[in-house]
Amino acid sequence: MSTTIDYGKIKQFAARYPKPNGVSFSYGTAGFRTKAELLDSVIFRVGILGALRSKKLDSKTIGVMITASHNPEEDNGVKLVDPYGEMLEQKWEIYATQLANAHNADVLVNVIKDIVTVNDIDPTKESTVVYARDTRPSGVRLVEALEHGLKAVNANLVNFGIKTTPQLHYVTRCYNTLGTEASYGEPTEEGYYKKLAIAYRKIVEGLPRLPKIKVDAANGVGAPKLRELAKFIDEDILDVEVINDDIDTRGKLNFQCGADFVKTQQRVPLGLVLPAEQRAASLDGDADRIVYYYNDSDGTFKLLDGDKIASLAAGFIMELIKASGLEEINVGVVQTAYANGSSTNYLTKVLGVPVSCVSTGVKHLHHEAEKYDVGVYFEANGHGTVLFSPSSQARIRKAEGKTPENISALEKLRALIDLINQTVGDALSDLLLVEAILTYRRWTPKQWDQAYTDLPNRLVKVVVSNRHIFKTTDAERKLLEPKGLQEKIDLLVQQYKDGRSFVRPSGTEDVVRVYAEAATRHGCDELAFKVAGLVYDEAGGIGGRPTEFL
Ligand code: 16G
Ligand code: MG
Repeated sequence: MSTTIDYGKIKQFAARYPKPNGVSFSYGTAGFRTKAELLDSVIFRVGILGALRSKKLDSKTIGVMITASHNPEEDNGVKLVDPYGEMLEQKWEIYATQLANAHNADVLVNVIKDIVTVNDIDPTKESTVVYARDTRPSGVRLVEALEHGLKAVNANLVNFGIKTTPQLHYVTRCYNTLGTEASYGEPTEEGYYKKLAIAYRKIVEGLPRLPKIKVDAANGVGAPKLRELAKFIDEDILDVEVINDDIDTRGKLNFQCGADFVKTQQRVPLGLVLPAEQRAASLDGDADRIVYYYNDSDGTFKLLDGDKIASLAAGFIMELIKASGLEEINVGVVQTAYANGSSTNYLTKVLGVPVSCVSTGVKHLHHEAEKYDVGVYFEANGHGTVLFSPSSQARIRKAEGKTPENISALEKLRALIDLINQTVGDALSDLLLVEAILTYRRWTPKQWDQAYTDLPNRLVKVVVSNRHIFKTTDAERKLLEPKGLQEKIDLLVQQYKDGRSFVRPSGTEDVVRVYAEAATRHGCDELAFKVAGLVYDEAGGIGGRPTEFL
């Protein structure tokens, strides 16, 4: 089969995937995401872009994931994954947007020709794309559109079937490192489970098992995949019960369950009975986020979100590094503006670890975390992981340790390197990470929670006529535009003890988000709605004014 680009063939295929009229697509923080019925042409074109990216990168395998994460079932989306499992390089996001918006086959071909010329792509190079989808019903049709895009440019197709998003990131990195010194693992689903299971055992072996954990899988792909993972881990070291595992009934995916629901509603998901002081966790629809929680003895719901996980992980890793004798390895934590002020305070003042704040979106966190020897990054919403730099990995692998304490800590660090999915935040890998640390520390969720107390916080959405007029700076903590609005927000914030509030346009929904925190629940709610009202009044609010509280 010829590997070169045949523009006539592209036109023939493209005729079957006309761009819907009157819609404009944009490759944002989560790739393309919208109603599934609008996505056929977009995904067809993403196939073409994936193949071009592979050609550009010397025939490395590129990943494509079809999912809309925690969105409702009728939505879908698509993301491209670079060779080592990272998010697509930012410069190429623009090409994705240009391709998706080309209004006919001739324009499409011209955009492709431009990408080839500007990037000096050799059209005759081979290209390979590995792809997967979550459990959404529309995924079947959209995979076909993707395959047609790939065939239109004579790419090699590797269908990885139904998978979690982090499994697709994992396999992409495996393919591109196979047989090299940086080999990431076996490029199969089973290889993924084995890698995690072996590492988990190394950390918890010989320690008393924790009581059972219930995991809400959002009625999504995490349910069958967590069950599969559990098969590789003996029951004497992990007792897990999967709930909300119905991936066959229409309308159930993410419905009143899953990590996003639990985080935003601050309550247990539908279908979960949770006795006091027992821990549970929720995954999101594509299993790249996880949050923990428990009910206190008086019945109060307590969330252990991404900030709590980051604090738990950073504390554990710092302790191991100290005990290993490799104190020169530095650890840093990366958060976004959504991190609770108490968590930042705990990390910097109690753990004494440097904390950086970056804009929302995994690519920003990942990039910043790479600057440390060991970079722990988590968004409050439960997406996160830990990156061990190549040099820190080499030092940990090589070190022999002088004392039994050194040796034991080094063994645990080596296991952590394998346990943690370093390509992207991974709910299954993070679940095992948290379970391993809690087992090691013999902590109940309440003991974990005692590190610090979250400041009351509130997130409010404001619908405006044009969210693109909002421009932010300082890792989204300040508004540059609309002019004058930030000063007014500052005046409101000053009125509340420990008050903090910021406004940013969403990258995934047509809304503006307002976050507020303050010393009291009442103060925080009042601040959030006052800022939301201000945004509505001064920046083109439409529909109802946010007045739930005032
Ligand atoms: C996307 C991001 C997530 C972020 C969320 C914010 C990735 C893979 N995902 O889901 O990290 O928290 O967007 O959504 O980058 P928002 O812009 O609508 O608030
Ligand atoms: Mg997700």
